[in-house]
Amino acid sequence: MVNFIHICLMLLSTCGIVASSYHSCNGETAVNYHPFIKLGSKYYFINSNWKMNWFKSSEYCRSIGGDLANIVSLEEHLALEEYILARKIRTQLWFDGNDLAEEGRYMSHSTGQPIVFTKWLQNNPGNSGNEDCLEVCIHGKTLLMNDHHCENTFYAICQYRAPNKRCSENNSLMHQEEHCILEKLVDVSTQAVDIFKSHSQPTLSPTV
Ligand SMILES: [Ca+2]
Ligand SMILES: [Ca+2]
Repeated sequence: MVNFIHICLMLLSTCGIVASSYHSCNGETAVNYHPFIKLGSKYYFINSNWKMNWFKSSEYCRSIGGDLANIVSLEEHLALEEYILARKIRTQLWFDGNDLAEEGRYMSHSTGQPIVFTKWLQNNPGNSGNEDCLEVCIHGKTLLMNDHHCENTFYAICQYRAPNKRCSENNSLMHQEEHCILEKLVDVSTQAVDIFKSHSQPTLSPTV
């Protein structure tokens, strides 16, 4: 009987955690995107107080939960362009991408994949004096890409990094994806049933 009560309490406790996790994970407002702001379908942040070289920019973006910005479509490009024009930023901004590993092959540092969308400044990438890192800048009224020397210091455009879709090994159900919460609930329920079964087996009398 004590075991049965223990199992019930365990299940009730799990359900309680699940309810609270759903509450905190369902609404977009529950997620803290600060300091990133939504532009189109993604979240970006430009720290216009601190110029850094490309490597430091990449580190900085990661330290705040993002990566250097990596756009994959014209829609994303236009959303960023509109924002940078509105903020009247007319200087270069570091972007995700370099051809350090292989000249002329621009790879995303955040995805490990080739850069998908490009809109190069005329005659670029030119690799003039060994330019290997990707920056963007407004030219006229258009946001264009350029290869530049990685050691130059510019502002960084950071992009919020979406949470990993894989389930965390952490036992806490807070901030987990819904499918992970369900998965853990099934695990706990199965364990509870196993415990119940093992304790309800009739005791066998020793044979003589
Ligand atoms: Ca280059
Ligand atoms: Ca260039």
